[in-house]
Amino acid sequence: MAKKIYFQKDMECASLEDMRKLQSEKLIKQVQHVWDNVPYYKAKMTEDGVCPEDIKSIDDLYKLPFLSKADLRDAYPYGLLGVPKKECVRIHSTSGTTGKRVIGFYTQHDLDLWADCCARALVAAGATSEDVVQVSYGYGLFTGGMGLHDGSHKLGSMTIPMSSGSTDRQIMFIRDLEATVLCCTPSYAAYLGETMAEMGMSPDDIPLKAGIFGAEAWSEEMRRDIEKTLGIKAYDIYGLTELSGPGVSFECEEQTGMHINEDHFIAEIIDPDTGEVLPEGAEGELVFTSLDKEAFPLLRYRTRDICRLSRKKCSCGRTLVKMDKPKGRTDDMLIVKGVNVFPSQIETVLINHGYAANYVIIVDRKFNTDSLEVQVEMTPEMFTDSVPEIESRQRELVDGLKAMLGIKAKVTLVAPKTIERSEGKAKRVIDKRNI
Ligand code: DLL
Repeated sequence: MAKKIYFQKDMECASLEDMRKLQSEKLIKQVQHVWDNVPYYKAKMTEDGVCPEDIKSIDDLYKLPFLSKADLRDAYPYGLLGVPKKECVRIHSTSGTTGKRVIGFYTQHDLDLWADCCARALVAAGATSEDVVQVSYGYGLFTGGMGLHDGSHKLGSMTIPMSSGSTDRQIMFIRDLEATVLCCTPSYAAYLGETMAEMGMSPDDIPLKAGIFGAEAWSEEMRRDIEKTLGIKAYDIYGLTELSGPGVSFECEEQTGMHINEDHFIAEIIDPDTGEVLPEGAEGELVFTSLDKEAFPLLRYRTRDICRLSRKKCSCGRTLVKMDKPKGRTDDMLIVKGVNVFPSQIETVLINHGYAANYVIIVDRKFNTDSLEVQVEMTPEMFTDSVPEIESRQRELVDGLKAMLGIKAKVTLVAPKTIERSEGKAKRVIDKRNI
């Protein structure tokens, strides 16, 4: 039997014209659903002088007001619910490190469509029902574990609900149960690779062929590193709790950006300062409108993720618009000495100089002057206690960072294994100026 390369070909390969028609139809219905059932958003529309009759097609999308994380907090916990509570069958939630947690609600229909989105991602990474999928994203309130779990289940693959943690056991299961697809955060994938090497195992000792990694920003350099240490192809996957979770977009074999499931989500790029909609190819803030969500239907939700969209033809045959790897979040971006710094830029320099992605960025301010320090681990192969050698390596990195960022950073090399590893999303920035 020929290998299935799409999970839902009609949608993944629809013509632009058909997709826009479908989006327009769904948008009209969704706006009415929200108007009828979400008083919070109805009030926002009324304030902006817009009513459902003004939305006749996707071309009218710009007329609708934005929703932001602040709205979600205002409306916490049930203020944006689009169905009676008794119709919801599940919730998920963000980790809520800053302020109140964001809660996403799901009807059974919402869960079914979410599983389709994740199954599309698995198929795009080459998975079939014959694969063994190890899901090592956290299970529980975080969407990663159950999202990929349901997608893998829908595809009919044997699903190992590992969750994160117990790294030695993860490796044992991959080897003994012959897992072929791994789903986890990229930082955890890197840690699994590192632990495998310490256990004296090489990529040839495990049957993995693909990994579906997301939930945090990761660079192309980190992708190459993970692909080498685990002997796999590493695919990116994007999503957020507010819009279901993973599977809003996913990468295909071309590995040049993630196809957005446009039949379920309309994507826009806006200028984060003015809210103006930007043309295809421009960099800005990603905004999504969920077209099918019943329980938590968000219109024009501002993600704060900075990225670009492209409709360039993809060799995989999918026509779904592609988004770049998000460069970071507007709220991740550091302003150091007046210069915009994204952690992902620092990561690129480190990996290009042969380091792994084990680093911390420390920003501080003394006497009104900002300072930027990058602490990075030496790899076991490069480890040395020769001071001149360490100093020379540090200087190399200072120069590399200066060229990338335009400002000087202090670089401190530390011994292997001194920076804490993450089983979920890595925490890489300590901004002491906010404390
Ligand atoms: O991280 C959902 C997810 C789980 C995505 C597993 C992929 C895989 P939240 O915890 O709500 O949801 O965080 C959402 O994480 O707005 C981005 O800033 C970031 N993010 C998610 N995926 C990527 C990615 C999940 N592939 C926030 N690249 C988003 C870069 C990502 N950033």
